[in-house]
Amino acid sequence: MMTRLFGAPIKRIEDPRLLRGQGAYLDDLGSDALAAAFVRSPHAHGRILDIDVSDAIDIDGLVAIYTYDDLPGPLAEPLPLLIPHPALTQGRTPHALAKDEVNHVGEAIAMVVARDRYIAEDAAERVVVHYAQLPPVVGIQAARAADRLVHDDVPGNLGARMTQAIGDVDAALAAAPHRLALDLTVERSASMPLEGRGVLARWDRDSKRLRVWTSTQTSTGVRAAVAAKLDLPLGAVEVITPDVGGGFGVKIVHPWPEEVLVPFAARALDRPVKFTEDRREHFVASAHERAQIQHVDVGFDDQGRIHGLDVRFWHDHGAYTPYGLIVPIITSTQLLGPYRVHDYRVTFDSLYTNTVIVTPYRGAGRPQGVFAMERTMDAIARALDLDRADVRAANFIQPEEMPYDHGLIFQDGRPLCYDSGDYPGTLAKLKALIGWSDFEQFRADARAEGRRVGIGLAMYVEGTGVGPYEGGHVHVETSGKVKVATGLTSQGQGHQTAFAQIVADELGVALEDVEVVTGDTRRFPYAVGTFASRAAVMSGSAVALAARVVRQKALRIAGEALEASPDDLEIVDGQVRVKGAPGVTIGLGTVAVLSNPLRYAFDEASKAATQFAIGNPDKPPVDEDDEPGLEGKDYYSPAQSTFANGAHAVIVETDPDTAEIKILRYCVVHDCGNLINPRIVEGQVHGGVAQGVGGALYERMVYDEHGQLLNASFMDFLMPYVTEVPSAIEIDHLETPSPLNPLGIKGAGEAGVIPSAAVFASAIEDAEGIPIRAMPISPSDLFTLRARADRLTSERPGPRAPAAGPLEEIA
Ligand code: MCN
Repeated sequence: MMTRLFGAPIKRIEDPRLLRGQGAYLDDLGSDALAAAFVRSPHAHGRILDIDVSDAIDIDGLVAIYTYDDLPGPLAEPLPLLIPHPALTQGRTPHALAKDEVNHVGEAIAMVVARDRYIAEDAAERVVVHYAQLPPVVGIQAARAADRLVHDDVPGNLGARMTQAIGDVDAALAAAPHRLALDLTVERSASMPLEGRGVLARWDRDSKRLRVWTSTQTSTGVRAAVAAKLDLPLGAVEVITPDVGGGFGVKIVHPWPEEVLVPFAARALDRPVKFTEDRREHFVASAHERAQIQHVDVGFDDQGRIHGLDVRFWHDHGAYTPYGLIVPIITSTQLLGPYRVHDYRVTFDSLYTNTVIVTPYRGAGRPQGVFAMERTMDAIARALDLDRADVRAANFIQPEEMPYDHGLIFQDGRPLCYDSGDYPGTLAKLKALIGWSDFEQFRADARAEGRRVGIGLAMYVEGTGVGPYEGGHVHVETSGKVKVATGLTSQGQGHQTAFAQIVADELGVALEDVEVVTGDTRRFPYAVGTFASRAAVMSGSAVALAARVVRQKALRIAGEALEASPDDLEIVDGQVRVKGAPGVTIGLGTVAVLSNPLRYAFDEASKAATQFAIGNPDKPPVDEDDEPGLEGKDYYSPAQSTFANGAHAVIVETDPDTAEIKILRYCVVHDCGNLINPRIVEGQVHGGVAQGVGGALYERMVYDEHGQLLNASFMDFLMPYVTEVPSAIEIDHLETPSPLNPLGIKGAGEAGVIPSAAVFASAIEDAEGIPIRAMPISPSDLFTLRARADRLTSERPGPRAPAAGPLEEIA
């Protein structure tokens, strides 16, 4: 019997190549290409009066300069609004090159193409743009005040206002035994993949075809955009995703201006053209996320059960809304987490500001929603002097209530209906893992040594595997090797390994014999993309279904060859054999030969190899209506998302003098249904936690009042190094299979980052006894909070009581 690969913690097969430096990232390609550089706005808000290129055009090596006026046809129209929504009545998207106004520092105004990047940058510097500067709108409060407008025709800077409600929240709040209000803030952060964006394009004049390589999360999305913007048939554009050095959401916005402009230049100049983003560009010309201000009004009873929850939040959308309302919609729905809230109302305003656009970054609105809900849970516990875990448990949706429909509409326009999950089970595992009940002893011991420690926890539910579809193609070659293609892209998630595990199991072949290709429209032309932790569910299911198609065909052909019923056959180690009679076998490669009559007729060796099995070697055993070749394709399209969940706990130590925040332990319990590869999932969780630590303790985009991003470099934007990330992230899994897909899986790619801000806030609050209402929190923030708390209370300096204090009002 072959060992089942599904569920095995196999090392990632793609890694040795990448670790040895043999990867091929975008900038490794196209050494013969011309280089593109961009003239970008230095101002946050302004009208373009004039663009003067005269000083640049004499530079030796300059090939072309394009401004908005040079863009033909559809390329001159605004870029598409990817995911429209009825509530987004004032959606705005940029032009590929600014038409007559700029709305954030970094907006592209002109594209310069030259022999090499140095010349392109020099020429770009000599392009003089005259502006009439306009006062910028920076930050949520300025956007709400609306003294100034980002877009003249958008009153109040209000892109959208959306409300969803269930039950009667006003009545529930009025009747609740206790009430509490919280005002919360989450700062801007961003994806920050180590490889920035980049695109290379080659035009083939003879065939009138364009080949584009781009560091993207959606090759098919880019192909559709390039074809539409350049007025080319879809079939004339091929998009290939090379190795990608991280995406984390930012590479999903299709198309980025550069992704249509570079192909445009390649066609116009009939020369390959390449653009590689630099780090400062990534800060000011890609996308950010997270920034929200939230107000929570909650009513609850003596056990901490929520009776009514009214949430109002303001979402900073930056200058444009190319990705629609996905992020705030996710915040507003996923906020509920594992809890049953019958009376809930949420309203958000999506606001324009003169800052970089906001599109999904790993977690996509969930970290903010979880922050709101978990801060609320802790506040209730503090107010009632209850155990924080008990308050959560009192509000859980129970396993037997699944599927649980909240009565809200989720990001995909379908009901927010949890398919499965065991939230009490998740919490129980987390408490055991971190030693929740032993912590007070630890605190007392630490306190005796003059140390200040705190423990925090946070829980979440995450909609994953969002539709509409993905497909898979599986091809058994005559060598017996299996080629698998799926259309979505990979940025480091380990798809090559995980999908190979699935197909190897389905076909009964060795892992080494399976090769997986992603993100190449030549290999699989229809796909959606990699985001929303959907690849495992969507493409994992699709390649499994495609492999089953191939398996059926292989068994049928082999059955005829072996004169046995397909039902009596099995495939082991790449050999089809009669169950219980391992002596008579036929290799899958041979079946592939048999499946292709033409190949069979021409290939004497194949004939000889199969002659023993099929009485008449001149007539291969295929059905008349069989397509030639041992290959199969299938699609997976779920009715709705599947909902993963998890819980994090952290123990921190805060320095009584310097307010330094040290992580002592970090524990994760995660339920993403059946695990394809626990090692990969744990890697995903580790990476997510690392980003979460950044978001909780370090990262913020610091804009001044002029809309200048002051920390647009890795010198100034504090991403955690390995020294700041806990060296041991302790993980335990729970597997509640999803009933929605053939493998019972749920997504895992964002889990690590979702509750991080909430769990750190919980732990720091526990250590300090001060309500934590804003993230990230730095030592100096904590220092300031302590000083404020000391002014407000008469407590002596030192650890404050974690129970409800005078800082929090109970109505
Ligand atoms: N997996 C598994 N068992 C499961 C679920 C997932 O073994 N039950 C494996 C999958 O096979 C896959 C990995 O875990 O190898 C992540 O799967 P999934 O949750 O489907 O997420 P995606 O593959 O769709 O990846 C997207 C997700 C998102 S939304 C962001 S953002 C993100 C992330 O993954 N960006 C990443 N992880 C990243 N990891 C890297 N290295 N780089 C990025 O840019």
